[in-house]
Amino acid sequence: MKFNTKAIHGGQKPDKAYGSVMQPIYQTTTYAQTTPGEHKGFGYSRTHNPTRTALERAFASLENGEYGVAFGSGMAAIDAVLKLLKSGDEVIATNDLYGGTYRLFTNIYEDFDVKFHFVGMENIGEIESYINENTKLLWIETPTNPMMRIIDIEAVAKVSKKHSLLLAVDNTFATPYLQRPLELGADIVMHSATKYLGGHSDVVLGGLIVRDKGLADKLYFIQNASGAIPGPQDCFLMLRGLKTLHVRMQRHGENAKAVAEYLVKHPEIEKVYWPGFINHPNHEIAKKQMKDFGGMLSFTTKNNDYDAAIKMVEKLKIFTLAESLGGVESLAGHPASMTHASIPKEERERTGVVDSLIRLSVGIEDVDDIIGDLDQALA
Ligand code: P1T
Repeated sequence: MKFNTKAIHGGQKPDKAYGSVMQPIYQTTTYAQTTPGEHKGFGYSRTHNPTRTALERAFASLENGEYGVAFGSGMAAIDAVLKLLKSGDEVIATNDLYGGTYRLFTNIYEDFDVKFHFVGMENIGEIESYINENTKLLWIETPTNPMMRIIDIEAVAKVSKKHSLLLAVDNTFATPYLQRPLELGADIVMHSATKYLGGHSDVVLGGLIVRDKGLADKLYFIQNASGAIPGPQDCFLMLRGLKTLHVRMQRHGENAKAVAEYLVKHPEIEKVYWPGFINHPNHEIAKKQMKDFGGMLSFTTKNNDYDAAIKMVEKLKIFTLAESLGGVESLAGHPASMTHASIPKEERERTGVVDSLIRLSVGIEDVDDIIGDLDQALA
């Protein structure tokens, strides 16, 4: 199956009970047993639930993996990956990443004696200088949140294989429509499915996808042992959202391109971060590893004024000022005070998250209305 067909059919078949075309919501905690331990493959819903299993198969299909593992949020999925580690282990992560990921790493796992190095991985050579015998995991986001930096997944995978490390890629911004990290050599793909995969801003959910059976078994063990699972209603909503992923992503990409081209010519704008510009760092790599450039972009206004940035986002009418991204509706955020406020100012400014930075999740409304809204807010 090609990707668009997989978005609709991947891992799905009519339900066995009544031939229901859509996966039913199995709203049950437990399953009848004929004799202790004898059941139809489902014993208890923390461990397995048919609606969740259908979603896990869909995740695996879309990322061209073998095994999908669903979690109650993107953070719970990242947390499960970190539980593969032991105290004393070291992780090398991109230095521009979602603030909540940074918070989990530094405020929770550092207390368990896991050490993190935050590195700008646009230059692959930099990664190797941080590798030692304790290094176990490379963690990358590409495009990064919110600076839209592009990391060469294939090149990082070569480094990780050479040193027998695990490579995990947070594929939230790109989605498997645009790039499939497992095909480029990554071991684990992670999703905040809350975003584009769900696509309608109505469900918080996370996912991991892998190809290796041993790794999958460890992650299913952690999923069950720690218990951060999504409920069947949320799995159903996610399955419904996935069916239009390809159509939504195509339009997100078209609209974001038009917005980027409008902003870059605007006299009030200092800089636009969008991987589709030929002068965007690593644009050639984006072109190589992504089908298109996605629906996210960030920009700064002249004079880098905090109050002016806040005033601008307050004036938006079509864009909603909100955390999150990837829904059909356009959202605007101010990372310094919102999504990335948990990163110390000095640290975030080093990666470009300055006071005037505004992040846009460009929705699939009429592009003239989207640009008109930005135009009135910048006036
Ligand atoms: O919100 P949750 O589903 O737990 O996912 C966390 C997460 C992980 N990785 C990336 C790249 C993310 O963007 C997120 C969540 N991000 C936002 C809420 C945001 O507005 O950036």
